[in-house]
Amino acid sequence: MNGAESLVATLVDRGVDICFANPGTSEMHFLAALGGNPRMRSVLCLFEGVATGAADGWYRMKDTPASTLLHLGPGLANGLANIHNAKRASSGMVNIIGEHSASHLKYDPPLNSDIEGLARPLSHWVRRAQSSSTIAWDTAQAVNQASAHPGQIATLILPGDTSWQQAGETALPPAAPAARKAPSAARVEHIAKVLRSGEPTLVILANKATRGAALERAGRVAAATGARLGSQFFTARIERGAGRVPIERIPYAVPQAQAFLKGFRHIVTVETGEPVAFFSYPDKPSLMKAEGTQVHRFVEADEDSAAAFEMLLEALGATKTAPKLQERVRTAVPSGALNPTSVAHALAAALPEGCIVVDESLTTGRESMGLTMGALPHDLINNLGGSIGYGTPVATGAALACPDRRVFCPVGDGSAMYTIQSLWTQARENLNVTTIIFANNSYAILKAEYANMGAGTPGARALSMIDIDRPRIDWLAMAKSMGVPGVAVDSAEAFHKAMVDSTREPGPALIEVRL
Ligand SMILES: Cc1ncc(C[n+]2csc(CCOP(=O)(O)OP(=O)(O)O)c2C)c(N)n1
Ligand SMILES: [Mg+2]
Repeated sequence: MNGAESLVATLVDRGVDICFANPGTSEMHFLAALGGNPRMRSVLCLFEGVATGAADGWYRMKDTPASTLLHLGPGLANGLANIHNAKRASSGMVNIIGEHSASHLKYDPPLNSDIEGLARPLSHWVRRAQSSSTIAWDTAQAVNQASAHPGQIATLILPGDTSWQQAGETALPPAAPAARKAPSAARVEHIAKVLRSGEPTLVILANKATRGAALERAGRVAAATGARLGSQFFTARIERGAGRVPIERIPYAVPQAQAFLKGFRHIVTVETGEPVAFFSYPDKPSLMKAEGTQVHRFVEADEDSAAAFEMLLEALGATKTAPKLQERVRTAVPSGALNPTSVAHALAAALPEGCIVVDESLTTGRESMGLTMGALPHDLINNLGGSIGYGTPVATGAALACPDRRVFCPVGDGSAMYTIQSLWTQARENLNVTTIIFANNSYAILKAEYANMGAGTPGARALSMIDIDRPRIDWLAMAKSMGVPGVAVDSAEAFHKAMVDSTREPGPALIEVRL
């Protein structure tokens, strides 16, 4: 085995069996090793931001890391924005960055750059492999890092000679333990006391607490104590819809968030902190809770929410309490004009059971989350990092992680343009993704933010930096050019029908919603 083969063998041995790749000359041995290992699936992405976003989407659904292959510093730099989004969502990933051999670097060849310098701010762990005989150890260590809870960004730099020289046998570090920490008994008792007080309390759930046993147990706590369950405006993944424990979403806009939070005497945080405004505004606070509200940190980001809620239920003597579950709300198929409400109703009526929604719908989607609470059970994924262009790549990775489930990706036209190359990978891999482009030919949200910031009304020159209608993007031609069938709709009933139609055949589809 050479170093590259040793690296790939270690990845798959440790459960990392997919690589989102965009290779270059320095990664030819790695490419050969990917191709030579039948247990590794390699997926070509035509932009590194698609690769890193797809790795994020994979982790969101699997809770285990994917790998990426990126070409030296520039390849990594192209992927960084979606690494940032993944990091904010606590997704783990293993990035393999190709690099020149040490003997070549001293000549400062054109692709030479400070890879560690680029990687470090957005990685939890960075290592430059030193030799082909120790690369397996480095790789196992990278997988351990990425697999921690919460997930970590691990970046392994792979010099060319390390890749092509022979690898020897090497001992590996043990796999990271799966068990997570639980909060202390004293902390659990404190939270139980807060909840027993009967004072209005909001329990804010995040990361792995918004699904599975943790969510179900949180529902029991809420039923037993009258506390309300909330989420931040954006969450890594929520299991929601009919039959699930419902979670109220803290509004995005600061005044609405303040109004929502006003009545709570206590905020209890689970794998998150207290609500912070997305942006600072000249006349608005950064922290959105009311004066006098006490914040109690219950479960820290690296702790186990399911275990914590079990302990809390015992402390409350409520292990037998049943959670209140979301009722099914049957939404009539809407007709007529497309607006945020009719769009939301169409989604609520069309979403099939078990689908995954990767949401980047911004202005047009502002009613969607509230109005799909009673839809058939589904998973919802949001962007926690605020760097747009996350949606179509994350949908790509989620579809690979869950081939039996359809992924819906409602996305603003502006956001979609950052990483639209995802469509090509979706077509090539025949992924079950329905991309829904909200074509308002504008960065519409920025018009609202212009006013919210107190900047007044945008003039013609400011507007020309916000509207993207000159020239108009031809979404059907875009989809067709990358092998994805597309349809345009201009009514709510046609939108609903297009979504349902897209689920009838395997493979990707694009719906242009003309607003
Ligand atoms: C990487 C990055 N660049 C720029 C922005 C600023 N930004 C936020 S929203 C937005 C426009 C979004 O437009 P679109 O997706 O069409 O949404 P809508 O029209 O529905 O508001 C921009 C440019 C950002 N969040 N991230
Ligand atoms: Mg738009």
